[in-house]
Amino acid sequence: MRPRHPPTAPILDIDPFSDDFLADPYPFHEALREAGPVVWLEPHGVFAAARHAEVQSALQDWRNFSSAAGVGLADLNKEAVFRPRSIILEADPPLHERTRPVLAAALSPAALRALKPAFEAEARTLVGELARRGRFDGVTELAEVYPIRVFADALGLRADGRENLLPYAAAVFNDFGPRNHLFEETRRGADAVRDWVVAQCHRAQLRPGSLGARVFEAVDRGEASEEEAHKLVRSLLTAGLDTTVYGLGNALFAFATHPDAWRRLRADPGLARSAFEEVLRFESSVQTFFRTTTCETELGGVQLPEGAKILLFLGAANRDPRRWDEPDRFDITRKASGHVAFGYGIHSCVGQMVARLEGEIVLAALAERVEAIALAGDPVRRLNNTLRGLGSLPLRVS
Ligand code: 8QM
Repeated sequence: MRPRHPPTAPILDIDPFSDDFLADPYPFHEALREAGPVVWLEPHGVFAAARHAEVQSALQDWRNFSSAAGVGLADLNKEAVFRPRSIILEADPPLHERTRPVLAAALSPAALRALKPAFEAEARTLVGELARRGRFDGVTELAEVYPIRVFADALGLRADGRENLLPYAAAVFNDFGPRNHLFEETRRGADAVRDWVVAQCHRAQLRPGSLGARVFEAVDRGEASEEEAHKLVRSLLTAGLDTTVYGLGNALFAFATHPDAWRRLRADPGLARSAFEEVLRFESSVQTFFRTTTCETELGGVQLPEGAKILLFLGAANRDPRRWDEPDRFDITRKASGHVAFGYGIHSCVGQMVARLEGEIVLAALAERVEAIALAGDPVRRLNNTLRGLGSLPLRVS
């Protein structure tokens, strides 16, 4: 049964998980933003916000906009989903206040500094090989390859079986949406993939000294149980791969279609980090997340009942003209900070510094090697209920 509330928000007949929407969300985003600060999406019986101000304030207000009922369409307190609940993403304080520091400690600035040399060496090797070839697929041969190598290595994962990681993530991110054809397609056969991933998250499976092993050090400090550490390593694997795969693919696509921006980056590879930030704003890998109201509350002047799901359009907030000048322009010299691609507030991405490191290093390595980057064929979108990105991106570089 779909919840029926007398909406105080404009009613829209827009399905944000339809193929049309996912293939080109931007005209829909504009319609959502223009309709009002909060709208009611009739096809799924949920509220939604697409303006930067309301998205940010809902993310900030974790007491009224809870994550504990799940950040997908399903109410985790009522429905079973594909994977066991995350104890960090799908948790509120006080549980979240205990689990978040465990991952934050494992991903400390010192831990990241230690990762940098290996991340840089791997980027140079991979970019060097691809640049010599001149033609390659930016998604299947770069964006999907690099994070699997560097992040799975950093996590301490074994080398064999890694082909399970992306199908697992695709299923999880589709699982945040409705039971549509995308969900069905990645859900098929995914139990075995999930079971493999879950089995890799035990202490004994993880290389000593790795990020994964560091999560288990919290157990030794008495800050988490062995079972919680296992679930938190699973969170790193779930959240840390597909997101950066899509982010890198979106970066390559943005530069292949904006040669002026590439020339600018070439002239100053020091712009790589802020350029990746602009990619995240311009084409946010994670497009949407839900919250659930814990009581009668208000957002943007609209009354919301208790127990209502509200869909927050991160990608639309990141192109809200109320917040950004010329939001549809890809401009690597703009100040893109303030985007909500990593969320906002207590749940803002705990791995964002790893993601930025990967993005910066890959873009800098390319900028040092490659004079021009252009499409060598038609890019193919890969639709996903949560993620925005490509399945294939034929590129020519010189
Ligand atoms: C999305 O399992 C988790 O804890 C988890 C899964 C997915 C994400 C975050 C956390 C935001 C990237």
